[in-house]
Amino acid sequence: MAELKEARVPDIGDDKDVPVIELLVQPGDTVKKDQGLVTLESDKATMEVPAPFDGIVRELKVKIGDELSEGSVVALIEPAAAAPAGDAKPVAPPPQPSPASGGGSEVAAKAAIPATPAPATAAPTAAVVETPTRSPPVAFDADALMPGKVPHASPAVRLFARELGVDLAQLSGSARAGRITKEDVQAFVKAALAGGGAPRASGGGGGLDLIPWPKVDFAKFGAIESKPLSRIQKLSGANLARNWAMIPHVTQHDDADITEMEAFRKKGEENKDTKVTPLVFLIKAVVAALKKYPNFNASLDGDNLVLKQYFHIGIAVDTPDGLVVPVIRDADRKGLLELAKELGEISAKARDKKLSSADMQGGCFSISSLGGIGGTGFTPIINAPEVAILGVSRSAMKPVWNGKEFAPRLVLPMSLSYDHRVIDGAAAARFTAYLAQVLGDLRRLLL
Ligand code: CAO
Repeated sequence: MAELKEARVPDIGDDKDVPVIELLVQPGDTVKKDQGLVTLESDKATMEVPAPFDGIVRELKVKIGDELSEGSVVALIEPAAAAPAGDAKPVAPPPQPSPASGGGSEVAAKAAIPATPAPATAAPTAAVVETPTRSPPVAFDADALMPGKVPHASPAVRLFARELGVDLAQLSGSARAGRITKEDVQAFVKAALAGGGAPRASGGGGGLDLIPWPKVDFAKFGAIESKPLSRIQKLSGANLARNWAMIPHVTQHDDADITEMEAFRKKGEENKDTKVTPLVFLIKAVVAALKKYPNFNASLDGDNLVLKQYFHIGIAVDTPDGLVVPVIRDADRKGLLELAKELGEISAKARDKKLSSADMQGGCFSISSLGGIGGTGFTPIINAPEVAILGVSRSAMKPVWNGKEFAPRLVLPMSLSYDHRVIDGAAAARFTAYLAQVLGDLRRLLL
């Protein structure tokens, strides 16, 4: 065997005692220059320490958990020119062990593809002890190396994604500043599995293979003013984008005859201090429909559907800073006036920016009412992990055929978006038809 050379950790700036989180090769593996030997994880980024030349790894000097600094020996490598032919063992992609050596079988030959370095990983060349020149210092922070091109995620999340074969560039992060969390990766994989195929960066048609967002110099075409998005807009934007991309939405439209309901509501209004809008009746009707169709009061959790036995209803509230969805808890145990009072309180709290995160948690089903503004129908976006949302537009007087003649009736347009992985079209049609029935029949509504 020829003389072995040491591969060492090169200049890594100020970082010291950086733990090894992944072994990318094993003794006997053939490696190419710049192929990763081990992965280090600092609190800023992950980095693969690549082989400084072609050769065969004869000994790994580190194990997972070892803490390395500049100059630490990573492996002993026999340079390629010195390595005897046929003594090489192909490298299997981590984390699986490589196939048995010397096989020369088709399987082994296929596995001999060099491990691809993670796209977000900065990869300095490992120093060789005999080499007089040192590798140049490298920035450890992948974001700094490739601004705007590197998905925003911690090293641990990057590793997790790599192990699952997830391309982080396909995800939008739900945490602050669009940072991708472990949960985002899990949700992405779950959605891909539920959709029947693993996501692929390109060519497979399974993932979101999107072209980059258009970059336009708007000022070239006229005067402009640039305003930063509010915190709420950024947060809700990330959630809406994820929900729209990951949930197969279908929207079922239906009308409810609320002539009697409105007459009753207006009559009651004369004597009450609390304002009771049509939305309060809708909350009651939704609770009745959720009781009859429990799959709408559910959430997907992997291969399970979690059915809830409580009735917490989220209400989309429009505020000057953006959309928020506070939750009215135990709506099934509250009367019309109590619901009206609480609706007034949460709307005011939302507009005064006083909602806590607890006020917005635990919802089972959401209602988005644009009825006070206008419109005849729209497609509300489901508030994950809920499986449906009811959109309500403005009621209008319409001529409705009653079997003998056209009668003037107050008609409320409803738009129910549902997660087609959980709810079938027929169930959605039944749900909205039942809602219309409840809203059209005062006795049922007031029960
Ligand atoms: N048809 C006709 N009139 C309606 C109506 C409907 N479906 N719903 C409400 N109205 C009337 C109310 O009766 C009230 O009339 P008066 O002023 O004459 O009493 C008026 O419209 C204003 O109602 P409101 O909007 O103040 O009250 P609300 O209970 O209907 O809604 C709230 C409260 C907080 C949900 C609402 O103010 C809001 O923010 N809506 C926007 C939600 C949103 O942005 N959704 C889109 C999200 S993107 O998917």
